[in-house]
Amino acid sequence: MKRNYKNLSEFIRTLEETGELVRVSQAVDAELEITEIADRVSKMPGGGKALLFEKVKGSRIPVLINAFGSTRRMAMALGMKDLEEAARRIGGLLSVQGMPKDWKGKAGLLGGLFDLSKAPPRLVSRGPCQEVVLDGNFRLSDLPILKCWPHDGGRFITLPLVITKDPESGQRNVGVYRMHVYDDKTTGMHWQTQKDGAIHSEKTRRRSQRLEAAVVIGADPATVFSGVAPLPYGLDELLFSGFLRGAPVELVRCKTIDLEVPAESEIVLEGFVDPADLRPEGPFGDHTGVYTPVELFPAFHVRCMTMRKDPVYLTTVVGKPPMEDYYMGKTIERTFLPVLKKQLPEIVDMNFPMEGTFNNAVIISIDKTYPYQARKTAHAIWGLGQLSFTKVVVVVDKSVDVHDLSAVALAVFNNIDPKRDLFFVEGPVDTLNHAAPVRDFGSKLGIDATNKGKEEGYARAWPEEIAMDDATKKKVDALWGELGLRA
Ligand SMILES: Cc1cc2nc3c(=O)[nH]c(=O)nc-3n(C[C@H](O)[C@H](O)[C@H](O)COP(=O)(O)O)c2cc1C
Ligand SMILES: [Mn+2]
Repeated sequence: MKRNYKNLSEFIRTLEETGELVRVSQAVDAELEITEIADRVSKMPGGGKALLFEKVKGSRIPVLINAFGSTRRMAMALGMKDLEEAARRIGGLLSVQGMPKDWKGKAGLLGGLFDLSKAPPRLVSRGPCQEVVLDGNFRLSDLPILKCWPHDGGRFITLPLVITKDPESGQRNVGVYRMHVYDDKTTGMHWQTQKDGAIHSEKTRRRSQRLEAAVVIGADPATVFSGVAPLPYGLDELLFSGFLRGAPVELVRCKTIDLEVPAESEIVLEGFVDPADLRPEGPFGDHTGVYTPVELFPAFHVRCMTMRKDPVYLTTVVGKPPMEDYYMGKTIERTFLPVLKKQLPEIVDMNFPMEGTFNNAVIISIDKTYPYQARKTAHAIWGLGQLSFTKVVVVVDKSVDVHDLSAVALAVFNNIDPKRDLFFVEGPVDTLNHAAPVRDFGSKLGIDATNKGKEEGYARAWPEEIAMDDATKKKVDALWGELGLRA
């Protein structure tokens, strides 16, 4: 298994060699047509193949889409055999940090995977992302930027890595925030209110300054995933990417601003965000299955565009699930579960059900050892990073498989006394939560579907779950073939 792809092209090559990529040579339109094709492919069992559109009307640049749209491709993107390996590796990051001085030796016990000294990004003097430098002399309309859905407000850059620095500490952040194209040199910057980029923007606004921003379109796959990953504020996504890759991300200085970008990027936009220059953003057909309405977000002014001689434009489409981002979200669920368990050790497993579109529902199983523990778990979720936006938190006992929605429904419908087991809180919610009465604020529901004891106001003995005894099962197993009862 290839561990670290130098760049997007290497990943594309591997996808092709493993039969995970389809090249589309027919001419297609970036307006709606690519969405319709990608949508149909995403709905195929397991997520279909990655698509490389070689001929896109109006642009010389090919478009890569659905590159992350399957469990297999996600594991490949991270250079791992499967998501379990990725989970072990990311879970190990925390234990390694907590280990005494000889952690290298102990990390060896975990598979010898962890060498953080190799992880920090490294500045180099030149990189292919600056083979072409278009200082002022460019048009965003030369890029094959998609208009995704019929009622979208225009074209949107859907998978950009937005790089900014905290104006106080200088710490870097990389986040994927979509960008609504307003004209050839201006876009929106849709960093939702509580995201790290928005915090940089707010700190900059308070200083009455502008915030320099570099936008990378297309990079090695671990770096792209790092831009989506819910890392704590202040943790450099490029350090995290170096950790995932087992090799540092090489950076070059931007041409016109004081930021660095991955040297092997495909396309880079350099410019600034003026936090006081708010403009209508949207509508945009979103992963919640509806168009997010027009709201105010700051404008991004592009000053300079640099690129490889032959770049690939990396993009995605969101819409009713499952689409490509479902597999990114599942990867986050699997790989950050060990991290979550370190903070909430009662957690056994979790599931962001597809229909909950990540922020709207999480099902958690716990190893309950004391009364009201499910409530404690739910409240902890509501206090943790991006998980805090979760609108519905369902907590079940560890005997329930959280990935079996029928088993979860059986527990929820039958185990709850609604008045006792449903509880509400109010607080910040995801900007995309269109059901909330106002932007960014609303209510959240906890459902405690665990078995109840006396301390929890349950005066009776909790009934025993039905299960056949082993001896009878064995007897019937032996008899089964003769019964002619096969389905
Ligand atoms: C395809 C895709 C599009 C996204 N678009 C946005 C967006 O427009 N605005 C936003 O705030 N988050 C968006 N996200 C989620 C962020 O990338 C994610 O919350 C990330 O962790 C933010 O990084 P940060 O914690 O450094 O702010 C998107 C994620 C994906 C997978
Ligand atoms: Mn961040």
